[in-house]
Amino acid sequence: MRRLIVACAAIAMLATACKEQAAAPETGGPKRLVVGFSQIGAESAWRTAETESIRSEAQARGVDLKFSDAQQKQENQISALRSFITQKVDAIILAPIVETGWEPVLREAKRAGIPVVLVDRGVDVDDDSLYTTLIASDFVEEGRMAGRWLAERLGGSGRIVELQGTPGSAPAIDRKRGFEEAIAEFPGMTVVRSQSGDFTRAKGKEVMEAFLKAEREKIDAVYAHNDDMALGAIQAIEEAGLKPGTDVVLVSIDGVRAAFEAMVQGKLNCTVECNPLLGPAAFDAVERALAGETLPKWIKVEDRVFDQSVAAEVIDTRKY
Ligand code: GYE
Repeated sequence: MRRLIVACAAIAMLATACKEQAAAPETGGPKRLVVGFSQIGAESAWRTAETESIRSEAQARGVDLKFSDAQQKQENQISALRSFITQKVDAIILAPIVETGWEPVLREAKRAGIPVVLVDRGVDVDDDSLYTTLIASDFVEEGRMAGRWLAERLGGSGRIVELQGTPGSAPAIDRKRGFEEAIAEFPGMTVVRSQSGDFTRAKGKEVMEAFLKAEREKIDAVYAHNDDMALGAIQAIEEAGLKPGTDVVLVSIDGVRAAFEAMVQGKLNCTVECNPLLGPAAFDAVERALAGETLPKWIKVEDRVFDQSVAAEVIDTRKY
């Protein structure tokens, strides 16, 4: 009998505890926003800076950020998005690796009522209601700026090799197009070789080695779709016994710290800035979308050209 009473008391206490736990009010005031961020990977210094910007902004705003690194695979990004949808996140931030192939999963997000904010790269979809907004630079214009700068530097003629970004990605497609457009006005400027170095330093070096073997002294300039590939190319040029920045002129895009250092050393000639610090704008967009606002389809990030002549003076003001 005694044992039975003790057992009953224990059950009663347990039941009360459970009830209390279930009814426990949420701590910490208003509900925390939950945002899923699908990142491409960590191929470049630019991308690491972007990841850091989004992570630190989430923290500053008290957002619960679910971060997923796709390791350069679109299929991983698609599964990350599906998992965010299943978890019923409040919003999704997506940096899409390539332009195509997003419609089905974006439709699933839309059906679930989850806004998708695109950062840094655009997508190619028929229906632009599938995403809230794109926060990105004008890559075509970046390519034009690189082309105009190089045409001026080479006096309108020269043999150029091009290191392209990831095939099918918005920056690779647009930076190629913008550059071609700009140099089209100078018939003496020709792109003699063009290949993808996947936005990485290692691949940039490897492709540049092949270009040097094939062309040897006949390369006047390198146009790289990002700084990391240019930095790889610089190594290849040095190993081939040539002087980067002097024997071969190099222009690239991003404006990361290592590019400024290479310019100060005289090895890189010019970089076109592409700002990766997109965290504040991305979360502003998320908050506005969740408040029911309609956003412009493209929130443009403004960029500038920096060459060797200003590198030393501005290097300490660079934020990434
Ligand atoms: O230029 C490159 C990166 O999407 C704008 O991706 C971005 C590009 C950037 O890997 O370095």
